[in-house]
Amino acid sequence: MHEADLVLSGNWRAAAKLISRIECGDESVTPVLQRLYANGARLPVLGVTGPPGAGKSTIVDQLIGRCRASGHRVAVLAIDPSSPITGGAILGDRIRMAAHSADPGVFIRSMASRGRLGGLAAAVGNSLIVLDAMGVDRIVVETVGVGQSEIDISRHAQTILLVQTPTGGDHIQAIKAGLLDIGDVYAVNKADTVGADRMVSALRESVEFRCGRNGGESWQPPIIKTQAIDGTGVDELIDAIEAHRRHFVAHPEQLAQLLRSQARALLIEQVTEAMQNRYSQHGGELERLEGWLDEIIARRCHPYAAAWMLLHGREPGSIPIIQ
Ligand SMILES: Nc1nc2c(ncn2[C@@H]2O[C@H](COP(=O)(O)OP(=O)(O)OP(=O)(O)O)[C@@H](O)[C@H]2O)c(=O)[nH]1
Ligand SMILES: [Mg+2]
Repeated sequence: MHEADLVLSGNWRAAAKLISRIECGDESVTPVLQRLYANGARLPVLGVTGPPGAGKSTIVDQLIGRCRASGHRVAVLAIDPSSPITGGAILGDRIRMAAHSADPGVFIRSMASRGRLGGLAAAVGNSLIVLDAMGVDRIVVETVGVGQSEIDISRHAQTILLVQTPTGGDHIQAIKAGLLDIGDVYAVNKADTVGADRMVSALRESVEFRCGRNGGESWQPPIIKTQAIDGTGVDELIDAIEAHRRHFVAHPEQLAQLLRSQARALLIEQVTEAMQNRYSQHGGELERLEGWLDEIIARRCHPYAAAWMLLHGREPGSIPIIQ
């Protein structure tokens, strides 16, 4: 059977092998991915993000448990789970994940950004195509939050769960800076520790400010206190995630707009990455770049015109054409 058909028929071993090839930067996966992309389930992706140690994995673990109780099969992609800040929690993650990995209805895959070849962004996007095609009911991606990750989860997820904790003025600063604007649902986790209500009201203020700008038909992000360690608040959290999913069913034009802006961001990201690769490798392209640098330094050509010339493959020294 063709590799793509194996994945589409629900062969998770074939899916796992394909993801390994994606991670190695094996370009022969392209036609396989093409087929999976055309024939996948088009499931919405839940992105779980937030600062290191906020309890993202513990929440994901609870979500997996609830999914399984409803008979759903679930795939989880954890990006760079070995965060140096919460090194101590990794072992805990592994033990919990190990419990689920024995479950044939759960597929868990970790992806590290360090020490790898090729672009992480493309590896994540391509792996999500595989997860979408392998016959699960839910897809979850865990990433370390805003500003700390190479991966911008808002390009991949249709629902973003932003996990916060009560502690740390840093988070309040982040709210003020608008860094937390991306959440569709907020969890204030570790609600058993002091300051949870203060965090909830700070988030509420920021969400109300943002939604005030967006108008009536827009989604109002709920803020839910959770204690992931014992499951308190997790049912409510799942209800909020499902409600966001139904919001898109009721407002298909909003979903269409989101999907288009995500596709645009991905395309531009990949073009930018390809350009960077093109000029970082030795050879003709790098030489041309260096040549244009000489032109800029010598003030024979200004940087913006040089960029245009470089993009159009003009040799250094040719007369700048300014568009
Ligand atoms: N007190 C308390 N601790 C919690 C709660 N949820 C998670 N923790 C603990 O917080 C620590 C970090 O939890 P993780 O789930 O690994 O956090 P994470 O956000 O996935 O961390 P990274 O992936 O390393 O960024 C662990 O020791 C958890 O047991 C909670 O509700 N209350
Ligand atoms: Mg984690």
